[in-house]
Amino acid sequence: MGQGSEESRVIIHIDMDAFFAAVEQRDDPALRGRPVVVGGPPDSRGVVCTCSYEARVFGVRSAMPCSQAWRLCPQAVFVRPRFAAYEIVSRHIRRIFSRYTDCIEPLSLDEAYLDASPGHLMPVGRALVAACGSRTGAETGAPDPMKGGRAIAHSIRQDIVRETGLTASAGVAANKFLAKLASDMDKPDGLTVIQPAMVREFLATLPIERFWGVGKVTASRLRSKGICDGAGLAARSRDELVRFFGKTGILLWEMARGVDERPVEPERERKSYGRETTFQRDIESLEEIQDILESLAGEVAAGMDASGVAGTTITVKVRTADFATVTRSHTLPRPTADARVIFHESLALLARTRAGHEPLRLVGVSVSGLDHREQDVLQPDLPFPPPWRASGQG
Ligand code: TTP
Ligand code: MG
Repeated sequence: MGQGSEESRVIIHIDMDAFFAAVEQRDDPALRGRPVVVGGPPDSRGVVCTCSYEARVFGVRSAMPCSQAWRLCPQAVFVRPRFAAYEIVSRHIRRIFSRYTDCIEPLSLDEAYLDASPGHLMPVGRALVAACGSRTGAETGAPDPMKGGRAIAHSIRQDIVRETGLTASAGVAANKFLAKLASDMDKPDGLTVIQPAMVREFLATLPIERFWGVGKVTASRLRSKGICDGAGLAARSRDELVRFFGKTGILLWEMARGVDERPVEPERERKSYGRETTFQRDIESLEEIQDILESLAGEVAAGMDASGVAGTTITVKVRTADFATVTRSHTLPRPTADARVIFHESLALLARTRAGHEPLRLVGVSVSGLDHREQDVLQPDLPFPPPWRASGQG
């Protein structure tokens, strides 16, 4: 697959610390240093999205009912999630990653794999690797590819703190499985490198639940066969594991040896940025729809701005109460990511629909015809003031 041998790959896993809660603490100084739970109200049936490390001390965890979190930590501050804010940060960190490598696989809003092998590095990444002397080639002595990986992960973590005011943890290793384990080893605000020579020793004591792809069912089947950790797994033959677990058996056998050949799979480039909303009740009032459109345009612009992208084609979509869906588009002479321009164009497009004449159940706006090269013009690499304080105010 052209990704080189296992030894030659340098994979970085980045994971933001207490992500939603950290954004809330950043944006509201009153929350700093306090146990913060992001989720539904404490007396609701909702679950905890995440919580600050101060709340984790009390045993509060993601996916726990909020009522339970409240019992464990009554002094916690409960806040509702603000997904738009998290998405802006998410796009910003992806843009940071893209300064270093062209091979990025986002796993969620706050987490991504990066392939930092030489063939994928951008000039900034190549310069860092060269500066720490880890390049293979005419050098004498054994080259250490992880040294370059560490330098890149370190620099990315610095960029993230400086530009978003948030911390991330990073893991560096020869493959995805190990890099993800590594990023978790020194959380929060940590950087861990798993050297190839350490792998077997490290995996020997690792509980089988921590191996990639081992869920509850596989774990209990492994344990019922007396396989509880990496050493137990490594002691079984490939044939035996295949007999028990089929194809998964091959992966388990390989992982026990520190092998995981899954490539980092980059996302396809986005074709558009859009937001739409379905109403709880159908809306006929044109003013009301215009107001909604204005906030949607603002969210779309914020997302584009965070990604440093502009686009030329504005599209408005409406769905009437009888489920008929109509779109209207207009292409501008120049790309834009400006909320006011997007909103202004959307209003003209809305006027060419049934909005205001019959009840609508959905309205949406999107921008396509994206120009990713506008990136540096729209948002230089070192934005001042920091974007979390600049948030959209002209
Ligand atoms: P995680 O990276 O799993 O958690 P985290 O960033 O809050 O904390 P950690 O320092 O341990 O990495 O998830 C990222 C975000 O995804 C998290 O902030 C909130 C959201 N999330 C949910 O909404 N529900 C969930 O069950 C989990 C696990 C996460
Ligand atoms: Mg996280």
